[in-house]
Amino acid sequence: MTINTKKALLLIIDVQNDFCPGGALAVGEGDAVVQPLNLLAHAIAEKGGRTAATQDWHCFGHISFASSHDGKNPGDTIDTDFVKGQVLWPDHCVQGTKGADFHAGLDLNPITAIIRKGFNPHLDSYSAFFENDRCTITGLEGWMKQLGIETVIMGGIATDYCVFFSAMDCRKLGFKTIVISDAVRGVGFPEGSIENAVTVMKEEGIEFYSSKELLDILK
Ligand code: VGL
Ligand code: ZN
Repeated sequence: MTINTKKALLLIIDVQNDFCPGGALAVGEGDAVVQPLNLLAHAIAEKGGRTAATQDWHCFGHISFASSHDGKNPGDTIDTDFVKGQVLWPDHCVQGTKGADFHAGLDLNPITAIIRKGFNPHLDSYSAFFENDRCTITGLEGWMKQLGIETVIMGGIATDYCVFFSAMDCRKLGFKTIVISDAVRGVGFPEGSIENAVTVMKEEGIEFYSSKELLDILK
């Protein structure tokens, strides 16, 4: 495989304190994605490619929080005006809190755009491209098209939610989409969701490479 690095984007999904050990919605080994992502961000910048990051960015009382609905618990689902089967989560990534900050080890210097998502109190957003109503855009696609991006290399948290929806949309929008196998970690709820997400992504033509393989290819 070859990658034209000038037309490549490293897309870092939700590497935030609340998704890392000790956080409100901690994902096992969430912080393990930091080092490979930093290495790739520098390798890509060196060759004139781009890095962008997403940040889950909810207000207090967000519709995706179980605490916003009487009698509901994290893991329950609800139907909203916009989304059938919205999963409810513990309060997480509240705007301006430490939990919403990027992990302190993530090097922000090579990141040239940050897309904040899930800011609408009434609508959640897993994907970096479309909110959970599946039609409201974040604007990332237009930014990428203006820059002539062809290939997206993606990593971050969570494999079975925000990485999954971002990678699936990315592929559907026509970009070559690569997931960094050692730079993603998942929630694993419901049981089997990580394995299921990986299977579906592969079926859709999303490719998986390790950070080491990608660093060799980008050299
Ligand atoms: C995420 C659940 C709720 C994620 C965000 O980043 O995958 N998951 N909000
Ligand atoms: Zn969220």
